[in-house]
Amino acid sequence: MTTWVGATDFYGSEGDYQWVTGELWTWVIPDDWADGEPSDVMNTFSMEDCISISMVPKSLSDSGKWYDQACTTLQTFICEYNLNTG
Ligand SMILES: [Ca+2]
Ligand SMILES: [Ca+2]
Repeated sequence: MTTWVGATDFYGSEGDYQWVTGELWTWVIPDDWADGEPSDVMNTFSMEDCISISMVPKSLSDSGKWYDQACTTLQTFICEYNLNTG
């Protein structure tokens, strides 16, 4: 199972990732990527421009690591909610 984390390079240059919330992108740790990722492979409808995290990775060492995938892929997603508002 993979889950969207809310980051994309769809709007900028390849590899220029940003959070879909508009928050400042500060996550630049290469070890967060699974082996061979980001691969930006061309799929049926688009390039791989959205980031997911895999719970069933290709290998154990890639558990919890990031993958770029086509943004049109249907899968679960993570929501962020501020508990301190109201
Ligand atoms: Ca990309
Ligand atoms: Ca990929």
